[in-house]
Amino acid sequence: MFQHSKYVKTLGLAAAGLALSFMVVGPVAAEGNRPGWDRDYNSEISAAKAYLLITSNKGSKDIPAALIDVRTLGEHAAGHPKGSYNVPFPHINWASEGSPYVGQDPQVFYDEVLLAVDGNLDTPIMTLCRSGYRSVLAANILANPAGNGVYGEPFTNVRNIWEGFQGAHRYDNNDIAVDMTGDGEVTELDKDGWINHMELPYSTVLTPARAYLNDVNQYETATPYTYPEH
Ligand SMILES: [Ca+2]
Repeated sequence: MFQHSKYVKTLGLAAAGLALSFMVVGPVAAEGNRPGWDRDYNSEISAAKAYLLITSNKGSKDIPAALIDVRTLGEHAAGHPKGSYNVPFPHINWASEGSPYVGQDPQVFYDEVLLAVDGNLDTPIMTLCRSGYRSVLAANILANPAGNGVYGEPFTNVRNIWEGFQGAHRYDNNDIAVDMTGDGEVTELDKDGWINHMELPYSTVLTPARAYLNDVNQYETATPYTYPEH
């Protein structure tokens, strides 16, 4: 674990979360996505690894990775990885008729992501949703558009952040949710996602240029979540 101490010195929480992910949930991370669905994309990636990747790409001559947050506008507004793009998939209309949410379909999703990365199909793509279900479908569309009824060339480097932003509880052999934080109770903070057990940084600052349709006014709807403080 010599690398562990090195990373902790330089990258703190992110590296600690990465190490924990290998110890606690290694087999799941190695075998596939949360729902166990077939994938057309390259591989899974942990939230901690994704954070390290987008952070280390700053100033690099390589193609910067693009983190695509496929959750709804409201979810994104409540908290998201800094620098991520918000391209919702699929459109989930939680509001009533007349909702300001804009409809979304696989073709629009693909086109929006392609636009976000200036048409560079070799951009390292990482998809993120709440707990790792929607992001699997989104990643498949990008990696295999023709196989998913979408017109366009496939992205060549697509990974799915399998835990998701909030994540889900881990369960022991008796199907009891695991107290990941060891504080004697099972709460949201024991979920394995980006914001919870991983404790990775997030932002509520909106970047219109990285928002779906570049229209920040869409975020005026009430947000459905309040994320726990760390
Ligand atoms: Ca706990």
